[in-house]
Amino acid sequence: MIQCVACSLKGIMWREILVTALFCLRYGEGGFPYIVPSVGQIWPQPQHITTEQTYMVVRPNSFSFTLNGYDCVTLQDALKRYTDIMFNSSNEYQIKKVDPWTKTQYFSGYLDTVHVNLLKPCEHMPYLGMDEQYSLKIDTPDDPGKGTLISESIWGMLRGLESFSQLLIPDGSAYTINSTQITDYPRFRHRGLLIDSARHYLPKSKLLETVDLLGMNKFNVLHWHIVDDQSFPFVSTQFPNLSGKGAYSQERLYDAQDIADVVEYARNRGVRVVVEFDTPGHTRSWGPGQDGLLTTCYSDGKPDGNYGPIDPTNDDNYDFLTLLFTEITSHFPDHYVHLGGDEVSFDCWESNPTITQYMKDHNITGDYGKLEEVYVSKLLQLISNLPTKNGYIVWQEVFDNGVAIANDTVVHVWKGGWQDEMANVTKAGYETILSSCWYLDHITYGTDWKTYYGCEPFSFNGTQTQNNLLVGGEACIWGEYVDKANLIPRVWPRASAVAEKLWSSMEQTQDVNSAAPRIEEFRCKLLSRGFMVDSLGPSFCPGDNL
Ligand code: CP6
Repeated sequence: MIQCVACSLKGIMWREILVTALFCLRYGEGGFPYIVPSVGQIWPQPQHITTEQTYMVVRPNSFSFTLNGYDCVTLQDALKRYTDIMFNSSNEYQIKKVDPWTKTQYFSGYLDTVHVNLLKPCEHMPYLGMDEQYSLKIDTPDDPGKGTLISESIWGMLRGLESFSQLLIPDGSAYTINSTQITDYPRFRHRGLLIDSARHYLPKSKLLETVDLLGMNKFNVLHWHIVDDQSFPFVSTQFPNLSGKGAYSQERLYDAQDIADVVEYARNRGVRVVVEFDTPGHTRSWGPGQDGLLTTCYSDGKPDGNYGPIDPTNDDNYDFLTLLFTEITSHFPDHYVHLGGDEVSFDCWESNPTITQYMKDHNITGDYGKLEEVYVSKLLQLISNLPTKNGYIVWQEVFDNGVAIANDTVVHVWKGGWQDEMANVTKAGYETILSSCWYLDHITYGTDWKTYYGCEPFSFNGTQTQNNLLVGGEACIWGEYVDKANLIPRVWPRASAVAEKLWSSMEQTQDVNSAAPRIEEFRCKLLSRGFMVDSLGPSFCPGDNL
């Protein structure tokens, strides 16, 4: 209330103050125990935005996009998709943008088209460091009454269309849009979500729904942790026994077509699919389908029926991995593949006499970190020799255990104490991705989006050169307690807090209190678009279909 009245104090008339006070009471500002959604704001916040006290009216039946620059199927699809999103939402209501007594909004005509001007030909696949900048002008002083969306890149165009769609304010059967000027681009190049389809199988429809939401949040990476100890749903034609014996069931699979569908759906939304095949640990499900792959664990001098990490002493395993990764990289076209390398338990290696002998022969007796290095360096070597020339990402342990890694390895930081870790990783000259702050599977009672929002990736000790090695971050939804039933509401809109942290500037993401009404509004928009996104706390969506 204080704030709400104060902002109007400079506004001259006593009647205004009175009406503002009533307005504040009515709409719950000033200490009321709920958050009122904002109106016509964009999430994540654009880097630069100015809004005028004028608005235009958009009528669904007379609005269409006008193509001025380059064209491609991805752009055509996006224009169709966004026309649907803009006008087919389930909201049919009127929001009072401003109180008519306290502020004046001037009607400045009908917006019947937005000129879509793509300045360069479309690129086919999204990639790390792609251009995502766009500018959007609606009824600006230099171009009154007109709407223009300009980008040098199809990826920027997709981001701009999302922003435009969020500016529309339902007003009966039409929409209003404030006169607005935006120049926008991301703060970080890598803005991802990790999903885990191994602890629970996630049906393709849920993956596509997730990709839809990634695009709306301006995320650009789906990190697909596709297999793990519990199950191996990836269908390999080279090694059909892997999924034949390692999947939860022969219905719970991802074949080449499923993967192609996800990759294509993501491509059309400017989202890269980075697949992870985590080795040498987290591979229990690989064992039944590939003899000799996993280390046999011993108790009391004989095999005890348990299996450990991939056996680094069996040379056949490297031929197997070469063929498998050749197949994997033919299905996942992104330059990067995530190779895992986390949480390698040494117990089983310690128990196995063949491993002990190997270590003796190689003068590394007792140094299991060195044994891990033998495996990882051979893996990285065979990946570099693939015809697809992939780059790779590894979990932080690979760096921590002193494994010799190539200069262009990206180190994915996931543990606590991440500030020290990032300082060390970047000091050693490696690029890095942060996840430690953003475990969406760890739920607490209350507003944990604010905790995510409070994590500043640059809050480690480093030089400018070190900061430049921070390519971005990923929110993680590990799947132990997540399947198709709760995936969407558990991830969204909590991941949206991370989305804004990674897209908007550091200065724009300092204040959780000013973010609260905006994330509520964004959550309402996602709900009206048909996604079962979770509640963030006491609030309401004006005009939703109850
Ligand atoms: N699964 C795999 C996991 C985790 C990791 N790898 C994990 C464990 C605990 C936390 C976060 C992640 N569930 N394969 C580590 C990267 Cl707190």
